[in-house]
This record gives sequence, C-alpha cells and structure tokens, in this order.
Amino acid sequence: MNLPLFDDADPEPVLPPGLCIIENWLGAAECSDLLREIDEQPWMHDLKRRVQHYGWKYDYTLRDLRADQYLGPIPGFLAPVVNRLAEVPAFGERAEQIIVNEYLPGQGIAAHIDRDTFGDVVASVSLGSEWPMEFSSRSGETIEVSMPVGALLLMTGPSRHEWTHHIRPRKSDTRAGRRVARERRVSLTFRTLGPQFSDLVGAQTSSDG
Ligand SMILES: O=C(O)CCC(=O)C(=O)O
Repeated sequence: MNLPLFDDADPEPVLPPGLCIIENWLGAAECSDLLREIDEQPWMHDLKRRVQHYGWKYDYTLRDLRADQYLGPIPGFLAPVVNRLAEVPAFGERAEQIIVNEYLPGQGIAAHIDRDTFGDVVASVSLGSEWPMEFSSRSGETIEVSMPVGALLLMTGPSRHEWTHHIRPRKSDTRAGRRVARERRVSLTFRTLGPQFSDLVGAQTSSDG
C-alpha cells in the first residue's frame, strides 16, 4: 500500500471567526509601486512608528476619529486600491478613512478593537514584508495570523467586533521552526465611517464635487 509522504503538509490555517484573507490580492509590481508612492508622501510622527492618515484624522489620545478633522479627499495614488476594494463583496464600499502604518523591526501595535465609529468591516493590506498579527478572544484564545505581502485581510463579525488584534514588537519571528529576522512592513488599513457619520460623509462628498 502506498502511503502519502506528507500527511496534510499544508493544512488551511485556523482563523478567528469572521476573518478572511485573500492572498495575492495585489501583485508584486502593484505592491512595490504603492510602497514607492507612499514613501513620497509626508509621514506623521504622532507615535513611535510613522503613520499617514487619509480622509479623516485619527486621534491616538482620544482613540477615535476626529469628526472635525477632515483631511480632504483620498489622494489619487490610492484610488485604484480603494476602487478595487469597493469591488470585494465583503467590503463593498469606497473606504473613507485610510491609515498607513510603517513598522520597523522591534515595532508593533497594541491590542485593540477598532471603535464602532468605523463601519462593520475593516480591511488591511501588507506591503514590504510578511509579519504575524495576533488575535485574542474574550475567553483568552489566541490565534496568530500571518499576513503575506499583497494579501488583503478582512476583519468582519467577531474578528472585527469582539477579538482584539495586535502585533508584538519583535525583531524576528519563528516560521516553520526557523528564526526569521523581520524587515520593514508597511500596511494600509481601510475603513468606512459608521452610520452616525452619514451626514458628515455626504456633506464632504458633495463639497468635493
Ligand atoms: O498593520 C496592520 O495591518 C493593522 C493596523 C491596525 O490595526 C490599525 O491601524 O488599527
């Protein structure tokens, strides 16, 4: 009898409920073009890591969106990715707020659940290099999810509203039993605004022509 050499060598990863990952959502050239455009924009230094905000400013002290700080329309270099995301059925809308995060080895992001200020689905794309993100449930279950370059991560349902997510500030990760040094990762997080902002969003859209 022939037995398989490998027993289910590459099983589907277990994901937190409601989390979806679309690998290769952006191709390699699209990722490097986007990263080049991002690096041509001014960075903000509100935190240890550098960030860029588009659409609406996020206030890290309030830990919420600043309704009085509209930054202007999403810039043209982000339009192709915003349009493509609007075609993804789970997201299905044009993102109104985008945060670009730059993580250097040793940097991370603290555990949080995105505020209900934002819409029901939060999406994120990874550029530069692959890092893991940890999701934790209220009952203490933790699942580490790897975010390959070009992959689209969609947080919906419990993974969006009930599980926290964070990135540990490490300089290396263990992958397949081997220590891998981290390299710069840049992410874009796309959000819509919750229903309490519908008047505001409508007003901005019309004044933008
Ligand atoms: O870096 C990421 O993929 C996620 C960033 C994030 O959680 C945030 O901006 O709130």
